[in-house]
Amino acid sequence: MKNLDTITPKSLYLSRREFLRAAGYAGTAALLAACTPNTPDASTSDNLTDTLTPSDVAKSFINYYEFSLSKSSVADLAKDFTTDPWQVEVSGLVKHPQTFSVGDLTSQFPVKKRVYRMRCVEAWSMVLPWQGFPLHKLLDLVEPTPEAQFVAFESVLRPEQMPSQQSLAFPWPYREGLRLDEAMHDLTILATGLYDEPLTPQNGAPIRLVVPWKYGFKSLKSITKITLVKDMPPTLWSSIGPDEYGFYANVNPEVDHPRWSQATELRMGDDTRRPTLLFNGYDEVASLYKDLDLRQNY
Ligand SMILES: Nc1nc2c(c(=O)[nH]1)N[C@H]1C(S)=C(S)[C@@H](COP(=O)(O)O)O[C@H]1N2
Ligand SMILES: [Mo]
Repeated sequence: MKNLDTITPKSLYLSRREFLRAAGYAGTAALLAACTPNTPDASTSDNLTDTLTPSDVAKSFINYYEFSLSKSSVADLAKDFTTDPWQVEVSGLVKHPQTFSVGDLTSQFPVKKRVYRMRCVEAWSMVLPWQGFPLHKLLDLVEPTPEAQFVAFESVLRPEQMPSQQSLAFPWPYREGLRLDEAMHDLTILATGLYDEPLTPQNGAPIRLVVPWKYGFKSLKSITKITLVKDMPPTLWSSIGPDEYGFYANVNPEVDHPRWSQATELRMGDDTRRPTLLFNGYDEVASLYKDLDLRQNY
């Protein structure tokens, strides 16, 4: 297999790492990225047919910053990460706050296969066969109160097993959020498996969010907390780079990242470049945004 880091030139990783070490993350939005774009060298293709990404690509080309900024290093660094036992605390503005083990969840909510496109903000994409259940089933069980308008998510904080939580001055743990109606949409799932196997640590074991019409950084891995809140919650990427990573992060070919175009994407595995689709092609979510300026609310 070719060097998995070629998509992001090593010089960028190195300069970013050195920079972070020297200065921390404060006030450096322009230099930071969740992600760095791949070079648009392949020719544009109109072919929108979706073939599954080979599993060896999806399990080795990884963004999981708690382990490493180097995509090709994560799988090895994460291989002994402890994912059992694991608890997910669901609380905040709900009638029935509760802490679940992953088994509690998968025994109550039937896990089904969902094949989704995954579009990273870095302008590459994959097609992945998840196993999971709709998040709305869990939210219906705990019953959000009428004041609840957003859902805040937290990934795991475990610096002893996650090297970058010691070395990288990010506001850990990784946090994300959705508007309540986005969280309740049937496309939004909690995934526990991929390619008919339990999730690997690098892909977010034992349980992660998948929101297929948003850039990949919204789909946070290894969830420990889900909190129903009134106000839009802070997120890791929007606090580090507010001009580059917004709260909504809907896939949108018309709204470029400040440092690169979002018009096309490189499909991993088949190495073709294709047009990026509004909402990553999931048109059924368009009605959620009929009153929202998608350029302002990137
Ligand atoms: N906790 C956590 N979740 C995360 C990330 C991360 O660094 N930490 N990276 C995000 C990004 S940028 C992407 S593109 C997807 C990648 O998911 P995959 O590796 O399973 O394809 O995970 C997202 N979830
Ligand atoms: Mo991403």
